[in-house]
Amino acid sequence: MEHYFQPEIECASREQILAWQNERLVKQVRHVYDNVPYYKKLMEEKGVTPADIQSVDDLHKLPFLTKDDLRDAYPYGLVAKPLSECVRIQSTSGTTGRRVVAFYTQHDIDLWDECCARAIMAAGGTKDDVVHVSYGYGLFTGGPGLNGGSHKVGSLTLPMSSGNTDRQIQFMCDLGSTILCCTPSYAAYLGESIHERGLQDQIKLKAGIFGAEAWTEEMRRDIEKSLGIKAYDIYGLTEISGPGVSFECSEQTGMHINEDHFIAEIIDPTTGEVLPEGEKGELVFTSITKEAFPLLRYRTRDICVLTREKCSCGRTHVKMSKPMGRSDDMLIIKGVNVFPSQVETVLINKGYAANYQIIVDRVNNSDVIEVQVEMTPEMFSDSLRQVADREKELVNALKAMLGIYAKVKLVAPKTIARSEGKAVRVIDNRKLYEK
Ligand code: DLL
Repeated sequence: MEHYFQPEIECASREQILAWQNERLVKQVRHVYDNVPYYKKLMEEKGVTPADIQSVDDLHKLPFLTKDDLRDAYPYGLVAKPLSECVRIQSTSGTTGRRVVAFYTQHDIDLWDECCARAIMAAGGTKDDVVHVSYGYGLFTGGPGLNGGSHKVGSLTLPMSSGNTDRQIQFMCDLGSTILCCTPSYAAYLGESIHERGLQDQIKLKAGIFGAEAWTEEMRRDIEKSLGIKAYDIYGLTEISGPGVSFECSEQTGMHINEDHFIAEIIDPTTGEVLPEGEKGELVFTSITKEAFPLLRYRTRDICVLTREKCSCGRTHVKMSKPMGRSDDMLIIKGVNVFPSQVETVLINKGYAANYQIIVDRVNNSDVIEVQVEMTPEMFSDSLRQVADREKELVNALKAMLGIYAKVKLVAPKTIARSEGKAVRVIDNRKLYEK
């Protein structure tokens, strides 16, 4: 049976959703124009006034916001409420450039928690569940978001945060955790560690809510098998609130975007033109209910497809596909676009676990790519000849998927660092030469 946190909203008619969006957008544009001089200037430069925005149909008239704007306006330039009314700051996990900081009023936190509660209930969560949150707590939005959602559902919440895998597993066994929330790479690592300790029979997990990084369908199947659960995707970004901007339902064919709070558009990343439904492009969000940090037409850099096809779960909100990578994560190797997810698909289909790293370099002015992947413990006893054959097999499979030659290096089990948060899949040494 499908569970909903707010059925009247999650299953509202399309007309109702549009009516909410129209009304909230008009109000939000006025709020931003009056309170954020930075955005008012952008609107003036484009010759738009709040009066020009009467409904969602007028959205395209507004200027885009990008991460560069957030950096320019750092730290307080996009805050739309007096700081005395803001109660929280969260920040991105980004390691390069200036951090992005986002602000919340109590109202913003309540709505964010509700979005995460919808995700937990869509994964089958109820007040009888023990929700084990292994996303990082602190500036990262993962821990606080799922924690807040779990409270709203009324589940027993275990605020584990990330790290200390032994303690995670012990608590999971002792306290009977039923829903695990963490990054997919950490879920895979937890699965591996549970099997190593022979504790799989003591685990009561039934579902997992995994997001914050790209993961493939192949990886989903691996995690589901290893932990004996159903694995649900969850998406979000700090700038727009955090996890719960969209979430998967029982159908597992994309994530419902909480359209009563966020209007989604897909644009051509090069021209900025809005694309029709069903076309692949960059996802753009307008937050229509946030008070403290209301971004209008924020370019996420995430590439995906939207669909309004009827969903068997009963929810009516638009669905986004799994992001196919970020436009800024995409590697261009010898002029060919390569997404780490393509490499992952090949590796898992060939029987490897998702323990890999992609190393890109420039040798004699030419790009080279090497994929390092761990052998499984069974393969580790192979002869050198067998290892060479396996490497060759992967080179061919990668060539078929990517269209270019990638060197493959099989490494011993456990030699690639495990991640407790977002996994580092790509090391691009070419960046070193660009400075
Ligand atoms: O990662 C928020 C989050 C926490 C989402 C926990 C889900 C679960 P940021 O650190 O600001 O926020 O990173 C946002 O991560 O633009 C995507 O590129 C990527 N991302 C987030 N969720 C997914 C997902 C959090 N389910 C950036 N699949 C986004 C693929 C994802 N990529």
